[in-house]
Amino acid sequence: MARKKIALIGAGNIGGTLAHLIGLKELGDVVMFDVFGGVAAGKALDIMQSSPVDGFDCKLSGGSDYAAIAGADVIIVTAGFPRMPGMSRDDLLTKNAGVMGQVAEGIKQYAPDAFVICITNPLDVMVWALQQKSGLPANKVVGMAGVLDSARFRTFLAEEFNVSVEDVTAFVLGGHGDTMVPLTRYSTVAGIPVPDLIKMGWTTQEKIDAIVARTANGGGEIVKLLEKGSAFYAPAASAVAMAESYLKDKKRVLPCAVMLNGEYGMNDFYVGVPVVIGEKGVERIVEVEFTPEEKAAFDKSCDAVKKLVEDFKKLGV
Ligand code: TXD
Repeated sequence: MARKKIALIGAGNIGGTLAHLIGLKELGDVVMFDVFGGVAAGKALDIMQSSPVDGFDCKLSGGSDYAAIAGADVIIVTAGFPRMPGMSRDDLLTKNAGVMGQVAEGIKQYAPDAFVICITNPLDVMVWALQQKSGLPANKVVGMAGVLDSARFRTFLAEEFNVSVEDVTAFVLGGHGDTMVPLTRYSTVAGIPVPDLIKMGWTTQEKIDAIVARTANGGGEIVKLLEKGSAFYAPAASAVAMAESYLKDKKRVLPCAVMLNGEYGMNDFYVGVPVVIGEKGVERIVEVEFTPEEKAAFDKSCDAVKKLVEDFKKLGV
């Protein structure tokens, strides 16, 4: 059986980490694409030279020709510009909209059957633009944010309870960032919901509220520490988990940004909800019942995403 092929569009911090993780996990051969072809080629060569030491078989290559992504099984998109001082959100939207247009063209032409994972910010609108412009079916184009947001939540909860991260599950919905909606009653330690743990005296509501706020600001906390650039290890690991579920038909239940078509009473835009990822891409959208407070928070998050999509449409790019 031929090895799987994974194309990475964008060979920056996340792109490089993705390539390394994919190699270490032997998920397939890697093609890196970047407007700076030398950076893509250099990172690919460097990682390939680590393979004899770590003992993995994986061919990696890099460049700036879209033809190289031909026939890719999975494509992970990190291409784009970060927000710089003095830049408005519209500036970022316009610039990255242009980037998504090019990426969508490349995918449409060379790898229309791929499962596409978008990471570029502002995530919920960029993944929507990528799907619209590429014309790929919506079940094959997803955005990565929820896996990362819930990993951050799990990390902080495990620290608070002094238990293994493996035994902590978290449930996060909504748009990426400030308006993210963590559902604490579906977040557990070995199946025990967080509200029960509060009753059991393991923690307090105040501490959980602080953890929720820290999670929502998780990206900002790292940007502040790094001073240049944003998080890349955990974002890359999160996207790899999504790719692996598709490639191995694991049918994991993961929070991803997906196109809603009536689910949760929403239509025609991307937002984070739990989904099953298997060989067909998004195989099922999990719809849970909300309490009135949760519904209000989810609606608010959806409104923020919808506003960004409207702003994007007004740009006319
Ligand atoms: O949860 C999430 N979704 C995120 C999103 C978590 C963390 C970071 N998130 C976003 O991912 C971040 O705001 C950025 O929009 C992307 C990529 O982050 P990364 O840290 O990898 O950014 P870099 O290092 O700046 O890399 C971007 C690369 C860089 O090498 C550029 O040369 C390249 O993108 N680039 C392009 N490649 C191909 N085609 C075009 N047009 C292009 N333009 C820039």
